[in-house]
Amino acid sequence: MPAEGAPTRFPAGFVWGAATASFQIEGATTADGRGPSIWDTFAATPGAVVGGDTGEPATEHYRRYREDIALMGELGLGAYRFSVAWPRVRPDGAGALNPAGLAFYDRLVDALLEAGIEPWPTLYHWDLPQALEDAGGWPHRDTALRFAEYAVAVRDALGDRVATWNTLNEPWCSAFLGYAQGVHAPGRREPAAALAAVHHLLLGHGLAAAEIRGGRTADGRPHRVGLVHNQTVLRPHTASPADLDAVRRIDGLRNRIFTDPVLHGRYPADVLADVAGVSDFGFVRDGDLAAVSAPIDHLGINFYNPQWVSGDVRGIDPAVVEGDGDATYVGSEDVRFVLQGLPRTAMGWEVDASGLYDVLIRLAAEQPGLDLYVTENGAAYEDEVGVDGAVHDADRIGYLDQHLRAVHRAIADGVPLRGYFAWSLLDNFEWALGYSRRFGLVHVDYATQRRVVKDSGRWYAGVARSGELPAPPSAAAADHL
Ligand code: PNW
Repeated sequence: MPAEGAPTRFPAGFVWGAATASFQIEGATTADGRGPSIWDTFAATPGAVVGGDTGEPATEHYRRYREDIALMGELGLGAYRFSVAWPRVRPDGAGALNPAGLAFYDRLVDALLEAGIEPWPTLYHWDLPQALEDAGGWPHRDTALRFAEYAVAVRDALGDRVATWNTLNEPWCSAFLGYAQGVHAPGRREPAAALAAVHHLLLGHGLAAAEIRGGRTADGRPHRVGLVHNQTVLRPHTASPADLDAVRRIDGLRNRIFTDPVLHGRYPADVLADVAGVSDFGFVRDGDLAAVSAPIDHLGINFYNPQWVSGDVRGIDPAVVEGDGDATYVGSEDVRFVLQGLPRTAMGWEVDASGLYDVLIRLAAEQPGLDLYVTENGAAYEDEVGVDGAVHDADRIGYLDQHLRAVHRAIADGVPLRGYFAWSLLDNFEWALGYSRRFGLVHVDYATQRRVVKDSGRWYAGVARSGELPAPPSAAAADHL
């Protein structure tokens, strides 16, 4: 046990970063030959995004990336996780490459390296070229093949300088929020298509990973590749058999349907049985699961909140029950999510950092030796720039402090957790919620594009620079938790 009041030190070499995604920050959606993506189309659909917000102007990062890299320097970041916009690189997803689009990422990578910040690209953070959706989208096998081609193009352009790669961000969101619940692009509500999307996303990952792995940077560092899941922990609302079975089913559709194929080359039998009435998984061809389970070097985990589930909500106050009419969990649409009365963020997500500890311990046990990273973690709160020109977001500091303590405890218990990326560098386009939710360490005034480092950004800079959490956490932060 560290002495009372002693700082919490992280291991030498621990990676401190922050994350963003192309559509959420870049703006410039028609610049330099970029083609339309499914998020451009979805955001233009009346009623799809809060306030009618679109990918313009976002944070104008496409033009302001140098200013943003200077901010990353202020925040003490060692690494920056960003995503590459497929429709900039190959505007219609299948035809000619667009050198002007690739050149943006070329400039970005050079500027990051000049600033001493390691670039961590993710190849797919949800901005599918619209032309590929028109041809069927992720439920269609060809999309996986096109993804692998696009991955090769980006590898060829950046692989001389970029060592660490991620293929997909949160395929659960792409497949189930996009094709089953329809709250994300492309806004389809087709349960069978969502399951086909799961498989073709994973196939795209495996094919791309095999293309990237084995290469080296110009200075001889091996390319390392992984993917990013929003694995979470599901907990039973009560110990009833119905609630325990709800945990099994939702864990299957949220976590195991992704990790079993990637880590073990098979779909979980109980999940296949649960969804048998919707799909027979006839889209899985010989050799696919070998491709999906291509070796990876790390797994990224995006963690925000644990969830409590129930298979039978009779007798529970309806005010704390969520998920009614929600088509996300294909074949288990009857399961409900039950609020536990914990503090919540502006997303309505309950704060409980022990969920992150549990996720990390489970993955480390499931795949011993696989490097893990927290590739996103953070919180939306109702920030305001005060009269003093600062953003005093003690609640966000409290959230980050609590989760970093959970990460530290997992490392102390033997989890090979090698780094942590805060979500997000900047306030940005929060998908279906538009600009109404702020996750940044840096505040953005969208009208003027003025950036202000929040108190949480200064706090995080101190952690990243020193490699340790200050002790004890501030009373103000503790108050909020
Ligand atoms: C993740 N859900 O999205 C994404 O990787 C980010 O782009 C996003 O801004 C961040 O988390 C915060 O939302 C999610 O409904 C979106 O459970 C929705 C859900 C989960 C993650």
